[in-house]
Amino acid sequence: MEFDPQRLARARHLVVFTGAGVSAESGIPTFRDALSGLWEHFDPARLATPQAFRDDPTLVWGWYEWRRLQVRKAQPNPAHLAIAELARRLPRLTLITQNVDDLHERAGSLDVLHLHGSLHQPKCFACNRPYKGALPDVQMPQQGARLEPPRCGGCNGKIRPGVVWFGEALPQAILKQAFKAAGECDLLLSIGTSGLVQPAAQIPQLALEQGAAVLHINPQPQACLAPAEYQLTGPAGQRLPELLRQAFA
Ligand code: BV8
Ligand code: ZN
Repeated sequence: MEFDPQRLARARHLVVFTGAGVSAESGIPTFRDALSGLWEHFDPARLATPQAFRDDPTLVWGWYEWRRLQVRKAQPNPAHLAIAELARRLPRLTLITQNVDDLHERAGSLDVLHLHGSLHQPKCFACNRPYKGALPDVQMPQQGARLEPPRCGGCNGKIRPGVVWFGEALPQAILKQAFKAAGECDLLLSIGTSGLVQPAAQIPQLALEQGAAVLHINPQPQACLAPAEYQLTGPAGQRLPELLRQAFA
């Protein structure tokens, strides 16, 4: 069944839930192919873990610094910009992202709920103090270069990326806000996510269960099982601006 763009134009409280696919057209590899090149022999779920950092801090810190500098070079794409525009056009919008980049913020979105933390909030692996030092903004020598993490000013522990690794709890207050928004919205856009990672993947389900409609935007077909579940197939950078033109023409 086709999604009626008027449902977007009339949304009372819209939730936008994004994954790595929304940053793909900005040139940021999605999580599963983030490990191309030197990283191809690492399983992301193994590299993005506290154990990997304990075992090999320079490898893990190098990977995250490479990703952070990739993001610095990238620009928000039309999907990020369309989401920021939606917040200006609708009575209420809650933006929940699994991404650790700052492209939503750089596109003008406010109050972004980062379920999995951010590349821009490094902290101490030992004492959890936020790291106040400056990080280099030069280009990494090459993808996969090992890099010595900086040290904590308070306890001299190793600095780690401020992301949520596999096996780590999500920030509880942010998760609670995200679940609350999913529980009270009337429409949820799920953009660029494979829906594999828990507990984030519950967000669209929570919306469906309470009677909201869910629209997936993804080049890959999603299992749209519920009657109120729809799909716009294709890259978000094209499909989302098109949808806004139809909704607010
Ligand atoms: C926790 C930060 C407990 C780091 C990330 C077995 C079953 C179920 C669950 C588990 C299980 N075994 C273990 C678990 C739990 C585990 C989990 O879910 N594992 C998965 C792999 C099965 N979850 C956890 O460990 C979580 N913590 O459970 O803690 C706990 C509780 C209390 C106390 C202590 C512990 C923590 C999960 C968070 C992990 N951190 N990110 C980093 O980024 O390095 S997850 C990371 O992967 C991303 O943040 C993101 O969430 C996920 C990747 O997913 P996507 O964003 O969807 O990206 P992906 O590449 O998969 O897909 C891209 C999509 O875009 C595709 O669909 C593609 O078609 C589409 N696309 C491509 N181009 C475009 C596009 N779409 C639109 N436009 C385009 N142009
Ligand atoms: Zn410390």
